[in-house]
Amino acid sequence: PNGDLAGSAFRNGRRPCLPAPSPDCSNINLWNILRNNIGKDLSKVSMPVELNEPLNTLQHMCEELEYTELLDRAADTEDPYERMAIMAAFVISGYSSTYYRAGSKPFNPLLGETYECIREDKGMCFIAEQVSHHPPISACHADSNKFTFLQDVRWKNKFWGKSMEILPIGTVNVILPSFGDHYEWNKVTTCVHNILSGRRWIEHYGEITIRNTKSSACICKLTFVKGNYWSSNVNEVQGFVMDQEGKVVRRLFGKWHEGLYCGVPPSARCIWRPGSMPTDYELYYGFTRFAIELNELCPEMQDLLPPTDARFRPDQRHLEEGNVEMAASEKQRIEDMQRTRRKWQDENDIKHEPRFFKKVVDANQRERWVTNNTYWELRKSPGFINMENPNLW
Ligand code: PIF
Repeated sequence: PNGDLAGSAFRNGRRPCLPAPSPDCSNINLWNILRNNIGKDLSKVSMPVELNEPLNTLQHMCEELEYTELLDRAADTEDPYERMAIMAAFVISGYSSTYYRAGSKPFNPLLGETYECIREDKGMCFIAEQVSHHPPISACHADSNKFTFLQDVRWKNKFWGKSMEILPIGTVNVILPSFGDHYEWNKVTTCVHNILSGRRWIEHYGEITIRNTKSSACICKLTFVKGNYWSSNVNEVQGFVMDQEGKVVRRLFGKWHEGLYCGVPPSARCIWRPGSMPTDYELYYGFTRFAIELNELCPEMQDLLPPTDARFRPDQRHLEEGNVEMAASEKQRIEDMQRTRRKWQDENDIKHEPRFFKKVVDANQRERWVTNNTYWELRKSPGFINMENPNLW
């Protein structure tokens, strides 16, 4: 794959905690902001930085890859039904880290902002770029010897007064070369409850269908059950793998924050369970260990990353370090810079072209953003430090 790890010294120590705890944001009156923007697309409203966590939506897509060992396992599993069940576990695992994260929102990347993540331990190289600003669209691509992962994400949001729904558009893809599989699935709706008062919590609900576009041996259906106040089915997921004849060959059940089981209780077996949380996670944005590591900037990477990498974004870095005032003024400055660039482009009839992704129209006439395969090549030669790069901040 593209991700040859050249130039990245193997690091055995990643940081175990963030430099500063999350700031107190009890002074933020979200109601004032929302009230003044009723009926407006909230992605067009500039939100106070105190609502953010020190990660952006590009890094969030990478976070869905915390449990790539499931993809490695699927890539080594002969049985197509079992493989599909493991894929289901992977899909569900991508939601697990959201459990503790209702308190804040990710940074909205600037147009052209990028993010790379090399994980020698997972044998994986990930890249992502913000390819559209309005509407916000983030595209990513990850390679390993055992799988390829890609997606482009768009959202619509609906504000209901007490809660907010985030409706994702687009498909997620995993390719397993060992079997020539290409899995495709949709995402479910995410709802943030108690936006304005009380304790915020996150719920995911809806149906996911996982298909292998290269084989009709089986499909998988998962239901993220919508909870209600009285029942104990919070975060419940139910599903099954169905063969070509429509016969259920695997039953799946569990909770997206606790694990997935296959079979019928009490004899069911566990396919996946999330890792433990770091100490004091409540004070640190509810980040998992993997999330803590995502925005780390090690000295040996400084000259290898393009200056558009999210790790260099100053407002996000200030927030991570606990300097809220600096973060707020930098956010405003950077957003203004982006407005100026946009105005200049509009006036000169220049259309923004993403640097590392290209738009393609797939067999179903859907527009998709896929890698143009230049990132890792340019990183190696001539190296981003020797190139002209956009100046985003
Ligand atoms: C700014 O983004 P914010 C706005 O887009 C603003 O319009 C733009 O100015 P311009 C600025 O350049 C942007 O920086 C707004 C919006 C962004 C997302 C998608 O970061 C993730 O200030 C949503 O925020 C996931 O936020 C939410 O969209 C998970 O980042 C919880 O719509 C939202 C989210 C609403 C948050 C509610 C609070 C919940 C805790 O002049 O160029 O237009």
